[in-house]
Amino acid sequence: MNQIIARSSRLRATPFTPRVEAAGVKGYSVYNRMLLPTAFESMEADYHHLKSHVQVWDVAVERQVELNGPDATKLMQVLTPRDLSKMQSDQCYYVPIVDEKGKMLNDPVALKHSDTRWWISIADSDLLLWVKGLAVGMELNVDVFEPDVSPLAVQGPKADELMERVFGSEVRDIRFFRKKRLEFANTSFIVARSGYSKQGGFEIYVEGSEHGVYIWDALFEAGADLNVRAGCPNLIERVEGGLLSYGGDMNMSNSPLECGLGKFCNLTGDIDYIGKAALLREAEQGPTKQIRPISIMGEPIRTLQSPWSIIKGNRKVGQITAAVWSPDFNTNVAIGMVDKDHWDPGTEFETYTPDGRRTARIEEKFWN
Ligand code: THG
Repeated sequence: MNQIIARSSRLRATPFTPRVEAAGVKGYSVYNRMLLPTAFESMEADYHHLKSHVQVWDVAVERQVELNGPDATKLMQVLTPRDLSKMQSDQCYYVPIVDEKGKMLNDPVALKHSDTRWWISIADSDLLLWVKGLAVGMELNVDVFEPDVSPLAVQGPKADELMERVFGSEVRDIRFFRKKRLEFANTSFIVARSGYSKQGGFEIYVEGSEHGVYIWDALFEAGADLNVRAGCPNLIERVEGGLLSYGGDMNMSNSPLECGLGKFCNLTGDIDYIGKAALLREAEQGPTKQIRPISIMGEPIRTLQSPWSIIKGNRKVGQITAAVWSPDFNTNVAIGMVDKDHWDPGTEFETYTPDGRRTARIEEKFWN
């Protein structure tokens, strides 16, 4: 028998799945118990297209956790080390979420709607339960739930042109990590300049599943001459750009300082949040390991499955958490977590990939 995993409430389709299938999706991953496309033509073909044209991505897996009620802002600030006191109601912030030990539970994008209403656009972990637990335990006056909201990303160098054709010239005025409510065909959509690529673009937060295929079709009709295609977060492009993936590059055992997210943490003691004492303690000494850009010499790596150990002498001094051949930079690009004594740019070491032993080097910066 052909073994096929069943689609149900345990493995959810998205409002865009009919169009994703019609576009010829080649594979899926599972993220927040929902389907996430992984390739259309091929990872490399999708990569070149993303960097030259414009793509529409079904990123409904970026589920929203809504905080709604008088204590919404109080709860949001308890949840993250990032200082939210200056945040305006048209802003989005990339926010680490940490536990009481200062370890990463998620790395979502927070959207502020008002002092009483927030969305947390989550990465792949069950954040809703943590947030609900806190709201109940702290006896806060706030509702916590997953609304019927599905993000659709429009990414690539022609994203501004395509979005202008659908939503009007106002989209061009949206600044990075800002959002605006825009009309299209008697429905309004929150549009933000954000997205999981370094190619520029937008995310449309589609409220109401029934609008999904409708906005998808509008983008494809408007963008035919722009060579618009269905796409998805691309491993090559995101490793080049140093965009982290929760569960892969970091997990519940890592602190935001180890993840290079210290710039998103208030470490001066001004504001209170869960995990503050642990983070302040760690910041005093500095983290003992940290995420680094790494290049791996030799032929294109064929096995994408990681992690792989980083070995110096006879000791494990870190691990590669993502690695892939980059056609544009003509080297294998990688993300790794490396011990302090070995993390300086230029440091070389060995790594044991499934394709054999390779020499690798810490780079100065990611490839963008
Ligand atoms: N968009 C939205 N929700 C998301 C993601 C997204 N939820 C899941 C996942 N992605 C969360 N992780 C990230 C990781 C990186 C970024 C956004 C979400 C990101 N980082 C930029 C960078 O590193 O260059 C900008 C960070 C900043 O300067 O604020 O965009 O993609 N809705």
